[in-house]
Amino acid sequence: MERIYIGLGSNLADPAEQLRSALTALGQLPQTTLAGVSAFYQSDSLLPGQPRYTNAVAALDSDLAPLDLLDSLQAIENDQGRERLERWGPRTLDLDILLFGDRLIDEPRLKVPHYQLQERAFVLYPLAELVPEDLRLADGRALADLLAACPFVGLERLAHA
Ligand code: A4P
Ligand code: MG
Repeated sequence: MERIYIGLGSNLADPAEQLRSALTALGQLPQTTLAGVSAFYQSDSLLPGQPRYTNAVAALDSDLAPLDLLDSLQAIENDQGRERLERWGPRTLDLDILLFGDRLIDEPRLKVPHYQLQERAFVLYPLAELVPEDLRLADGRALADLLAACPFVGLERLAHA
């Protein structure tokens, strides 16, 4: 059993509802328990001209292997109507594996820790709600240092779920 953190994001078709449906689906994955959910946060898209995003982070305890979990996450994205028209395009649902136990994963389909974690307040602040204050990533970086370098700017914390 490993502790896994998933970043959820949506900017189409009622984003908060997309996140709630995704959380239900995560809780129904085989060999997996939904162990925690952050508040929901709104922020502007990193790319101009797209609707605002709603983001959250979920904690899972799972026995799934990393690539099996990735397959399951992509199936949930597809179930919720995600169309991959353009990279970084608007999406009904994006599920990213942020951390997977204390593993460093570098495969063509899967890089963990997620490669842009440190640049994204909408990932770091919800993640910080769920982890111990002294968390270190598998690559040795302290989450506290990443938070200190990534100001809480442009994020709007919504009431839980
Ligand atoms: N992949 C590699 N590592 C991982 C991982 N740790 N977790 C591969 C999940 N997938 C991983 O992802 C492309 C490929 O990345 C997958 O096939 C998988 O094998 P994708 O979700 O199909 O494509 P994408 O989402 O268009 O690309 P990417 O890089 O995931 O986009 P981002 O980085 O998620 O950016 N602004 C705000 N405020 N909030 C947002 O959530 N998101 C984006 C999208 C832009 N702006 C945003 C937000
Ligand atoms: Mg993605």
